[in-house]
Amino acid sequence: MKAFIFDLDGVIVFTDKFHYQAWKKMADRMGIYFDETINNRLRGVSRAESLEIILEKYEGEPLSAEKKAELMEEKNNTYRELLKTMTAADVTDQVRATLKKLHEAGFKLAIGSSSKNAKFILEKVELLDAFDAISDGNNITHSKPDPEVFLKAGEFLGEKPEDCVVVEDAYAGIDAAKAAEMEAVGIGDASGYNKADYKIQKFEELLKIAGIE
Ligand code: B16
Ligand code: MG
Repeated sequence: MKAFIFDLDGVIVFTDKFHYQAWKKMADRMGIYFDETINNRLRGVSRAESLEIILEKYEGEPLSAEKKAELMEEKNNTYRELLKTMTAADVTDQVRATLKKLHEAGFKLAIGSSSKNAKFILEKVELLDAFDAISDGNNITHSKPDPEVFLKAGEFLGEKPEDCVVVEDAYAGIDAAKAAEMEAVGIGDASGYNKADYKIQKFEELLKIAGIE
């Protein structure tokens, strides 16, 4: 175990409420039914796939690729406005301290996120410097459960998959980690997923897995 690769949303920060508000605004404008239960299906899923899930409730004529791109842009603009309100206080002291201890113990740290806004979020919460590499929605062509985002993170760090441990809150993310032949830690929603090699309730439990505490 030489490196940890962290999913961002649902592990380090919690932006589901912003995703929800932004999609809801777009859905309401389009007259599409959307609620928190549907929103839960968007966790860890790419922006384009999220839109397809929301459009399951759309009753109008099929939409062109151009129109779909416009809807995604509309959602992303609202979402980024909401992200601007984030500050360092949106990351817990436990998360910050745990990352620091892992780094000081010699582990390499990376982000493996489906989000194209990952760097922007990390800047807002003042965590950009905490990671040695960032693999995100901008450097992948296939989203989780495809292993690409984590394989790229391992490559950026210069570590082999078998030496990397992924920390994820989404089932699709655990599946992606296993497909990358990496160990997987389930937290939050994924703490009940039987494919996770480790299941934790609190972020700081990673120190035990790393053999530090
Ligand atoms: P964006 P993660 C994922 O982040 C979110 O969980 C998911 O809800 C979102 O649709 C996806 O990023 C794409 O985000 O629209 O910002 O590119 O959990 O992989 O860190
Ligand atoms: Mg996530």
